[in-house]
Amino acid sequence: MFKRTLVTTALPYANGPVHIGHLAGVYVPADIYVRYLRLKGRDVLFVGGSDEHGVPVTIRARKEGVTTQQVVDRYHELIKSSFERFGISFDVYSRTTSAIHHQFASDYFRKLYDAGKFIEQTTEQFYDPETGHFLTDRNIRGECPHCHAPGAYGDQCEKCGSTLSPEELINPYNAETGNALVKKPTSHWYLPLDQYQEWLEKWILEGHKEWRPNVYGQCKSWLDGGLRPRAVTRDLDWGIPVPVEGAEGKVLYVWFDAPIGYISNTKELCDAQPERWGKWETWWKDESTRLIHFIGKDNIVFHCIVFPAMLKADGSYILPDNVPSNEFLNLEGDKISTSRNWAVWLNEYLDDFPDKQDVLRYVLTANAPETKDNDFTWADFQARNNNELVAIYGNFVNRALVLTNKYFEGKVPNPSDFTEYDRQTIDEFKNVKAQLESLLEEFRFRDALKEAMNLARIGNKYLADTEPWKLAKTDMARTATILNLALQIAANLSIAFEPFLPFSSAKLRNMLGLKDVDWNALGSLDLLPAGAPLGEVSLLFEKMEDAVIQNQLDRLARIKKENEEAAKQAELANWKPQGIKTPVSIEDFDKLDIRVATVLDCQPVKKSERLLQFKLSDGTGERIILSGIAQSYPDPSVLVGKQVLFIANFPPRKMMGIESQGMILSAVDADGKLVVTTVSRPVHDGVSVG
Ligand code: B3M
Ligand code: ZN
Repeated sequence: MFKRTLVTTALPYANGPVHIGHLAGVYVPADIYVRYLRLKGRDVLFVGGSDEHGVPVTIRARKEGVTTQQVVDRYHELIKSSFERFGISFDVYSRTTSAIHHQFASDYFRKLYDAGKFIEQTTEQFYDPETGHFLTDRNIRGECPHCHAPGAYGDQCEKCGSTLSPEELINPYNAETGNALVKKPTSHWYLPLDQYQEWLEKWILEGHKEWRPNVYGQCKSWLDGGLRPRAVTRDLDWGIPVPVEGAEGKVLYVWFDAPIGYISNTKELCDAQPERWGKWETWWKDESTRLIHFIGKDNIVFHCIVFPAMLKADGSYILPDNVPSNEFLNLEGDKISTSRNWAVWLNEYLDDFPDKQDVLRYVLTANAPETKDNDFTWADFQARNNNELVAIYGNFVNRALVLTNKYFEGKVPNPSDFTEYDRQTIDEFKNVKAQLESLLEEFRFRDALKEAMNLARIGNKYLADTEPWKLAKTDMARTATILNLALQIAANLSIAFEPFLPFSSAKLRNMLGLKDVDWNALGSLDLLPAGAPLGEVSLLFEKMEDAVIQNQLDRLARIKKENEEAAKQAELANWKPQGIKTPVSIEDFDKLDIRVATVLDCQPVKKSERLLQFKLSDGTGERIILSGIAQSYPDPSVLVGKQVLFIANFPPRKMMGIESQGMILSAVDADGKLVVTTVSRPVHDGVSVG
């Protein structure tokens, strides 16, 4: 039997703020779980921290023109304080640039190195001859071999989502300089994952069939594909130096040091407060500790295969008992992306909604991507706030409290006999605790929240059905019973919602005059003694107005426009002329009768978005030609008086009821705009072009 639980959450890269995708995927579910365990009185330690090594932070630094240290300092502080404000209740939130971590990770590597757990291999790696740097993963870009999108990263294509290795990219180049890359030999240390294959198969495929299907499935497909040795060092100047002589210029691979951060952060906490937390080894080496990693789906292989192999290689550590991983959350139908600024950033949310942590916690849990990718929309955010938190939970609680104030001077009224309906309602609460517990133990947070909300629904319905505000005129004793029961239900809600919505639960308890949360009392309808005074009453949740939501939508619309603009610019910068068509003979060319004419008049064709009607002087008289270039000429009068080129011997063609006698020649610019060709010096109308 496990005696304690160690919960870790993926360490976010300190290269940007945390967004709703991170929250929904990792931090909110982990926090719910930990809060629940604490309420149960279990011994639990909740570890987080910033991942401050790796290429992403160095890229950000170069982009912002500051040092890498400045980048990680800034984002570590921002992420840490945002988590605090949002109520993610870490026991420790440290960073992988800490001295303790550097020492710990370095020692960890050295121990495996000394025990001969690595193999050394020299391979050809991508190298930028101009900068003199080896490049890996994120620093290499090129064409995706699967969807042929340009600019795919060396580890992943953001367009089609495939996992890649730099070798697979077509025409790889340095992501920052654009320089073409060459291969150069370099030697590195590898963890021979193939040697752990059999052990991993047994441990995961046979031993952990209870893992979520998405996690188990990904592990199975990695294992079925056959594991290969994985480099645990890199040629980089940012990271933890490889503690081996002759390894100058090499650092530990970020995915080697980051998970060790879970251990070193635990050590940091335990060393600082041994009387509270005991020895770090108890949390990591004692078989009676249950280790749980909360992560996003892109981290599954590292937490289920690579890190366990590292732990096994050392031999003195426990292994994760479960790795609850979520799928992805999209934003308004689009993939969340830090580089495209397509996200709701936690720090900005907290600035815009400083007292609405629970609204976001509620929406992200109710809509959590537990089994499939899900979408966050502001419309859903507003609807869930207004129709669920306000209209059901808030409305119920408010009625119960306000009516108690009104009829019973703010004191819990004395109940008399229960009716059949009362008893039915009370019955609904009998199994609540067991139901919530079994869902939470299985990491089914969405369903658990639904269950809690269902209690609020029952309460709301109870008051709507019994209508104490009407009964108060005739039957005060019955009114007292109803309100007593309603307040007991409200007290239950303040317990049931505590793991999910800690801010409003505390507020509700204050209003009810309840001091502590006693999880074990959940389901009891005897939580508030008759006569006990209520606290000050205010609204538990507030209606979200359209204007507030529109504000957020406007922000996203602005970002979308900026992104489209940037994409267009990038496309223009990459524009190349088309290849030359197959040769034609002079005889073929001669068949075309191209001539010069002066534009006498040019007007948009009514009811057509595309067509302009030209009246031309072609040397023999007037000629009408329709041309589909209206989008490129918002003011067609600029063409009047110009001498243009047209094909005179196309058969006439009717469009929009007008006959067009030929075709005006235009160039198609890189951005798709059409530009009418004109002559550079006046000539006679009707002369031939050839
Ligand atoms: N920083 C990747 C990520 O944020 C990485 C997680 C490390 S967990 C040890 O997706
Ligand atoms: Zn692709």
